[in-house]
This record gives sequence, structure tokens and C-alpha cells, in this order.
Amino acid sequence: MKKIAFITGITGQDGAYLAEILLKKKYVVHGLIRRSSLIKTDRIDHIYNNKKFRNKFFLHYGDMTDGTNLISIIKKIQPNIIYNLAAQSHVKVSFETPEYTANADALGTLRLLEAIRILNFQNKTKFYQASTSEMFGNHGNKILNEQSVLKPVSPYGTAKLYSYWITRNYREAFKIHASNGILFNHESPLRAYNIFAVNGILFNHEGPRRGETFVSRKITRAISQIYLNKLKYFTVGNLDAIRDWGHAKDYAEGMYLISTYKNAEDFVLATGKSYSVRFFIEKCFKFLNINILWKGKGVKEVGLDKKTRKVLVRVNKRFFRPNEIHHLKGDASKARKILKWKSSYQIEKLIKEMMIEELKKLSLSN
Ligand code: NAP
Ligand code: G4F
Repeated sequence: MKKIAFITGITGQDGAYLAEILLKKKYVVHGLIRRSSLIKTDRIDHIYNNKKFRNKFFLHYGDMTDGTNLISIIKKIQPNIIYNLAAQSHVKVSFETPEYTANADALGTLRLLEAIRILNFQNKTKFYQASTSEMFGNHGNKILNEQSVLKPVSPYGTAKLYSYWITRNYREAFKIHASNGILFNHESPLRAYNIFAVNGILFNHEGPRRGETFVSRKITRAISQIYLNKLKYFTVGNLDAIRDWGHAKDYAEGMYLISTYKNAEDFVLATGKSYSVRFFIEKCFKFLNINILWKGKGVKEVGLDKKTRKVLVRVNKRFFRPNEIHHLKGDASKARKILKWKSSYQIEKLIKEMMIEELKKLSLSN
């Protein structure tokens, strides 16, 4: 019998890569999509329109804030695994929409886990939660792993922390019950919880499919526009924030490995290398043989073309966050050892791919 997967967030960067991987592995893939006034299925159109996947790929309208809808979809499709990738995933936006972010990113996860429990699917349906390095908060330049303290500094990170813990709760409830000796006669602990529910704690991962307002894509897109004479300069926020950037393709493979490992455990996925936003910008320009010279400080800082002295980068406080994680670097040695997972992209390779794809897209769009 074919395995059935249900992906929330299938129209997002990771959802699209994961759908491709699962279809290759002969899964039947169902995805949750939101109704919107404009169609936003660009990342999965190549799957949807491929005849080969006609009876293997299905989309369902719904929303993470609508519990009855989620229950009815899950009841109908009876998935073997739910990958919960749907989220309001932009950290800065979460400061502006904290309540909605909590509803979709925290309670949305609870709604899916409750659906599994209410439908008595705990022996049928596994659960993967898209947890994030944003949950760690600030730890100086320490390298972070599954044991590190979680102390988020954004509404997004805090909502995701709830999801991380509720996923663990639904996995561990039976063990806690049993060890306390409080088992109620009328309910079998196996039927109550004991869900195979796992967290992938993923550090930043990018690629040509990344949303245009995340910094890597914003930079590669703007620099390509400058190169093609479609833009004079672009504006960013904190140049000195440091991130551990991998490629989304590798991380989607990691999600599959985490969810199919024999034990329900949580794993960090990261490259173990971290770079500043400033470095990322310099490397993207370098790809086009442009050297950047930084001048000034704070919001007055600018990035100049060393040769022409034209201003190509400016700083605007509009892009600063009320609170910021200054440095993120992850230690994925558990995933490397147990799952044999590793990130196959160095920063240069990631930038090269993103720049090439961006230039192609922009040249075609004219
Ligand atoms: P993304 O590109 O922003 O995609 C988010 C997906 O969630 C989209 O399909 C979006 O649908 C959907 N969504 C948002 N709100 C929803 C709602 N209320 N109901 C239903 N669907 C909703 O994010 P991503 O980069 O692929 O990341 C996937 C997941 O991993 C997210 O949960 C993110 O928080 C987490 N994560 C990402 C990273 C990273 O570096 N990319 C790192 C760690 C964790 P629309 O297309 O309709 O907007
Ligand atoms: O690309 P970003 O917006 O990603 P951020 O905030 O690290 O969040 C991403 O990674 C998380 C995993 O750690 C995910 F959970 C989350 O869903 C998302 O995918 O910003 C990266 C850094 C930040 O420090 C930000 O302050 O870049 C800095 N930055 C500087 N200028 C900017 C900008 N970020 C954005 N988006 N736009 C700017 O102009």
C-alpha cells in the first residue's frame, strides 16, 4: 500500500521541496492550501500540472486557524504522516501580528495533534513539526544543539516554542502517565496519546524558492536587479546579524530522515558555519565581480562599488527588529551520526545557485 503524506505549508519554500522528495519515494501527497484572491501556487505548479502525478498529488483548501477543517481533511485522507510546515514564518512580521502568529504557528500545531488524537489515528499517523533555531534566542556565539536552552526573543520564536513543546507532550504523555502511575481505567494510554511526534529544529535554509522578503533572497534579487540596470541600490536592516545558512533542498531531505527514523526523536539540522548579512552581500556582489566598500556607521552606513563609488546598499531602521538574535550557529552532529544527514552546500555554492537562478528569472521577466 502506498504511504500517504499530508503537508501543511505545501505552497511554501520547504513544502515544495518536500513534496518532490515524497513523490519520488512513491508517496501519495496531499497538501493544504489557503484560498487567496491571487493564485500563489508557483512553487508547486510544476507538480500539479505534471500528468505523472495526477492520482498522487492532491490539494485541499484550509487554514491552520480552522480546526474543524483540519479534522475533516485528516479524517478524509487518513495520512500516515503529517508534516506541519505551515506558519506565519517571518520573524519581523510576527512583531506586527503577534496574535495571528500565535494562532497559526502555536495553536495550529495543537489543532493537528488534537485531530490525530480525536480521530484515534495515533497508531496510523506520525507527526513532524517544523521547529526552528529562532527558539534558541541569544547565546552569544555558542554553537547550539538539541540540549541548548530555548529562550526565544520574538513572537514567532515563542509561538514555535509552544509547538515544539506540545509536540513533545503528545509524544511523551504516555510515559509521564505511566511513571506517575496515574492511569485511568476508562482510557487506554496507547489510545490517548503515544503519538509518533517529532521536531526538526532547523537553522536558516535558503535557495531560489525562498520568499522575497527573507534576507538571502532579498539580497540576491536586488543585486541581480542592480546588475541588470533595473535598480540603483537596495536597503537592508541589521548588517551584522549572523546566521547559519544552508540549502532548503538538503533540509527537506533531513525532514524525511527525521520522520522515518525508527525512534521518535528531535534533531537539529544546521551547517555548523555562520556568516553575517554583510558578508552575504559582499559575496553576492563578488559573484558579479563587484567589490563593496563600507562607509559610515549605523543607519548612515552605505555600501559603495569600490570602482565606480556608486552607493549600492543603504541601511534603513525600518528593517530593524524590536528584538534580534545576533548570532545563530548550529551543531547537527546528532543528525549526522544517527541519520547520516549532512548539508551539501557551502555558502559560496548556495549564493552561486541563488544568483544564477535570480538572473535567469529576471532576464526572462524583462
Ligand atoms: P514559507 O515559505 O513562509 O511557507 C509557509 C507556508 O505556510 C506557506 O505555504 C503558507 O501558505 C503556509 N501558511 C501560512 N499561514 C498559514 C495558515 N494560517 N494556514 C495555512 N497555511 C499557512 O516557509 P518555509 O521557509 O517553507 O518554512 C517552512 C516551515 O519551516 C515554517 O513553519 C517555518 O516557520 C519553518 N522553518 C523555516 C526555516 C527556514 O529557514 N526556511 C527554518 C526553521 C523553521 P501561503 O503560500 O498561502 O502563504
Ligand atoms: O532572512 P531573515 O528574515 O530570517 P530569520 O529572521 O533568521 O528567520 C528565518 O530563519 C528562521 C530560522 O532561524 C526561521 F524559523 C524563520 O521562519 C525564517 O525562515 O533574517 C535573517 C537576518 C536577521 O537577523 C535580520 O535582522 O537578517 C537580518 N536582516 C538584515 N536586513 C534582514 C534585513 N532580514 C530581512 N528579512 N530583511 C532585511 O532587510
